[in-house]
Amino acid sequence: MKNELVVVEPQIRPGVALLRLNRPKELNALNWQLMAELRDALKVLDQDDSVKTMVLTGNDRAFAAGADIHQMADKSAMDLLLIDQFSTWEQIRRLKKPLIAAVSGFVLGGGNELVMHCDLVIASETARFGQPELLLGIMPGAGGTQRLTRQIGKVRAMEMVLTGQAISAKDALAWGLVNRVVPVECYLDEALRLASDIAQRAPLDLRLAKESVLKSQDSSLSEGLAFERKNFYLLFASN
Ligand code: DAK
Repeated sequence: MKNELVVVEPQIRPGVALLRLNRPKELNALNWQLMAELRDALKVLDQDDSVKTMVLTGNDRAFAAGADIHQMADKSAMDLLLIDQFSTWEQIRRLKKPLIAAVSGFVLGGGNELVMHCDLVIASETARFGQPELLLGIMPGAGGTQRLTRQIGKVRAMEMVLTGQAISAKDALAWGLVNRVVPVECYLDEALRLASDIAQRAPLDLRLAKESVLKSQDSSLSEGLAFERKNFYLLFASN
């Protein structure tokens, strides 16, 4: 499977698919074509029984420097409403299989928001995470005020969003944005190793456990516990 802006290796390791954002000259800026390719590729892999986990990466210089600002610059509110990028992002949010981000270099704006759509994050020491939208006179539009705040807390989210300044991988680890920080030579291998390990688990287990953890981000504790309990029972109906 080889698209133009997203390169896919469906079995880079047994049960593990790799997707690589492939607009290196533009620092992997997320234009609409790239996002559509990414959505379509993820959907195919999510439905492929031979794939258990997926790893999303960019290159050493940039995971993604944000949405494509040249493409957005002259659009009206109605243009954006009709283009409806939100449905693309929503489909990525609804993936059933674990999605692991392996990031390095610039992780900005929509790039950071895309990382927050992933379930686990391995970062290189050179990664820098930011929400610079306010420096452009716009604001985050794909979860950069909501998921970020749930993930790192109000005052840290305020600092990132209101100043637009990027933080280091070390701070991102301390603030809970990423799972692990490793030397730049190792971040992809480390993510693939983690993906291979998780790929050993039973697929229904992975699916229902992921769904249950995500439910916690969007419900009260008692609703979340009831949801967890039903998924727990459900697994006893499988092998
Ligand atoms: N969009 C388009 N092109 C970009 C880009 C971007 N975000 N970032 C970099 N590029 C392009 C540059 O234009 C340049 O292209 P050429 O001029 O060579 O043709 C090339 O990548 C290399 O960039 P630089 O020459 O600038 O490289 P430097 O190392 O000097 O600087 C930089 C790297 C990352 C500091 C700088 O490029 C920069 O500040 N880039 C913009 C970062 C930024 O502001 N990102 C946030 C964008 S706003 C939504 C979903 C998501 C979003 C909105 C809505 N919906 C679902 C509706 C998200 C919005 C955003 O992310």
